[in-house]
Amino acid sequence: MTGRVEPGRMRQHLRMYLVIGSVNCTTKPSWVVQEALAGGTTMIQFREKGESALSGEAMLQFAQQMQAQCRQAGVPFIVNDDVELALKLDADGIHIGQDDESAASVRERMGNRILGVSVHTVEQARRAILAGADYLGIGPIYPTSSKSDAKAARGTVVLHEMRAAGIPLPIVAIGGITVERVQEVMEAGADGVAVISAVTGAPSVRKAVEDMVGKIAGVTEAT
Ligand code: 3NM
Repeated sequence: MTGRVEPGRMRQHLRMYLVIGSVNCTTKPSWVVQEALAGGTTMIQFREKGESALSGEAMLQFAQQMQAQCRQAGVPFIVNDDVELALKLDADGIHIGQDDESAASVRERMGNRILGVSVHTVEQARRAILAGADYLGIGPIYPTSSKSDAKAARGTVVLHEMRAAGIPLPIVAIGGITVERVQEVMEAGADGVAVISAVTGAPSVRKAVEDMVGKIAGVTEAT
């Protein structure tokens, strides 16, 4: 494996980041993934959580299929929380929260793979950087029903806070992000948006992604 992903490349990957598990899909998950990739998704996170989530062999097969789809599209495949699974699959990276194993320990185990860490405060962001994070996930920006234990939504003020504090790492915003909110989030300092329901629940997954990608390009090209 080559060295750590460099920040410019990381920012590109973060632009339109789909987070997805089988419970988020009303149609066949592999179809949702395929349509999302066709629409211009730049990175995918496998997040198989919730009451009716798959486990064991079924979960593994589902993850492998998603990984194969990502590989074909040339898009990084990130695993949520589960370091063992990420290593077993040889995933491109892992995303962890504050309640999971420490970021420093995960960095050690994951080598140069992509490491994303969810943070809620500037202090947590600084610690994640020291531990070797490649990007920070910040949310929920808006209220969300896709994460049962989500904290209170803080709006885009938290993104402004991170940038005002000089946090230099690529940042992806998450929580309740819709196409109408993309511009506000990007202008507040995010490098990209991480989205579940606005994509997985859209009448056309491909169009939902295309619309978001268009909005993101509008902001990044203007700056
Ligand atoms: N993490 P939707 S919010 C997975 O705040 C996740 O860290 C969050 O789903 C956080 O786009 C969230 O449907 C759910 O709101 C995002």
